[in-house]
Amino acid sequence: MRTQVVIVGAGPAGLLLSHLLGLDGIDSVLVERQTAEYVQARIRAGILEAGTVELLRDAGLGARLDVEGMEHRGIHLQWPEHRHHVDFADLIGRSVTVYGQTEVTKDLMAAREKAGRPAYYSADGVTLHDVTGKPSVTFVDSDGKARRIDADVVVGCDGFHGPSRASIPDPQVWERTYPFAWLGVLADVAPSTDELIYAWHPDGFAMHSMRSPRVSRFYLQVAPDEDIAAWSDDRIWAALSERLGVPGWTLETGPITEKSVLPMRSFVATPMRHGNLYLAGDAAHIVPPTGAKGLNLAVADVALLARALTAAVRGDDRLVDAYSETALRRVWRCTHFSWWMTSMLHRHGDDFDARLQLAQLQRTVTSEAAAKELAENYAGLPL
Ligand code: RFL
Ligand code: PHB
Repeated sequence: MRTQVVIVGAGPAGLLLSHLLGLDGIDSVLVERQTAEYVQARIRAGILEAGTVELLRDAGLGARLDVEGMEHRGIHLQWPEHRHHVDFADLIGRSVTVYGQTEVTKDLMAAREKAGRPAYYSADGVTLHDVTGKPSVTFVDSDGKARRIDADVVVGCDGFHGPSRASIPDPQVWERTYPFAWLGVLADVAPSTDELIYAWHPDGFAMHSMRSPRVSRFYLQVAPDEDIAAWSDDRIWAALSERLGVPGWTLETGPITEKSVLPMRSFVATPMRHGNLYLAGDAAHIVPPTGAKGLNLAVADVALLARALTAAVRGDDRLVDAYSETALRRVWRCTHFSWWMTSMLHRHGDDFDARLQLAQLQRTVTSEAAAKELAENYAGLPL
C-alpha cells in the first residue's frame, strides 16, 4: 500500500492531523496499536483553549462542541479562606471551553469514518523504516496479516511510549519529574462550582473540574507511588471537602465511577523532525496537567504541521524546514507555564516554599499584570 503520509498513533494529534491533511487534499493512513473503543474511552484532558476551539470549528468539527462545550470565562484560584476568580474574558478578551478529550476524539473518529479515511486499529509491532530516504511502516493488522505502507512522510503521533521518537538519532532530551502525582476522580454528580477551582492547601493541591452539567472531575495531590487501594470513596470525598473548602461553600458528593493515579513530568525531546519523519504531540513533549496544556499543545503542533506539509506538497519547503524550531517555541512556553502552575500550587519543600507560593498566589489575584500573564498562557497564545 502507498500513501502520502503515514500517521503512527490515532490519539487526538494523529486523528486531527489526518483530518486537516484531508481538507487540503492530502492522503494519509492512520496506524494505531489499540482498538478504537479503547482510544475513545481514555479519560484525559478537559479544557480547550480559545484557539483550539476556533481551529476545530474551522475544520468542520464544531457541531457538537458548540452545543455541549461549556464556555468558561476564567478559573478560581484558591488557598485556605480565600477563593478568587481570575476572569480571562475581562482581562484579555478570551475564554476557554470545557469539552473532554473523549468527546474531541469521538468527533474526530466520526469525521474520519464519514470521509472514509483509512485507519488500522489493533496494529501490532509497528516499525518505522528508512525515515531519511523512502520511508515505510510495517505492522501486523487485526487479522494477523503482515502489512507495509510506503509513504513520502511518516508522522509520529504515538505518544510518550510510542516507537517513533526512537527513530531520531541522538535526540536532546530535557526532563523533570515531580515529587508528587495526581489522584484523578470522575463522579456522577453535578459540579459544585461554575468554573474550575485550583486550590493550594497545606495537605496538598486539589482541583475541581467537570465534564458536563452532571459529571464532575476532581484531582488530589498524592505521593508518586501512592497505593490507590488506600483511597476509599469516603476518604476521597473527605479530602476533597477539606482541601477545596471555603466558608459558606459545600461540595456535593455522588457515585465515583473512575479513579486512577497519574504521574507528573515535564519532558521535551528535540529535534521534532528527522529527514521525512516528524513528531507531534506527546511523542515529542509532556507537560504536567496543571496548566491544561497537553492536548492543546498537541493540537498546535498538528495545525502547524498540516500547513507545513501542505505547502511542501505544493513545492514550498520553508515551513517544513522550520517546523521543529517553530513548534518548540510554543512547546517551551507551555512547558514553562505548566511548570510554573505546578510549582505554585503543589505542596513541596518546606515552610519557606509554602510562604513563597502563597505570596505568588496573592500577587496573581491582586496585580492585573500578574493575572494577565496567567490568563494569556491559560487561554492560549494564538495558533
Ligand atoms: P496520545 O493521546 O497519547 O495518543 C498517542 C496514540 O499513539 C498510540 N500508540 C501507538 N500506535 C501504534 N503503535 C505503537 N507502538 C503505539 N504506541 C502508542 C496510543 O495508543 C495512542 O492512541 O498522544 P497525543 O495524540 O499526542 O495527544 C496528547 C494528549 O493525549 C495528552 O497531551 C493529554 O491527554 C495529556 N493529559 C492531560 N492533559 C491535560 O491537558 N489535562 C489532563 O487532565 C490530562 N490528563 C493526560 C491526562 C495524559 C495522560 N497520560 C498520557 C498518561 C491523563 C493521562 C492519564
Ligand atoms: C480536567 O478537567 O481533566 C483538567 C482540567 C484542567 C487541568 C487539568 C485537568 O489543568
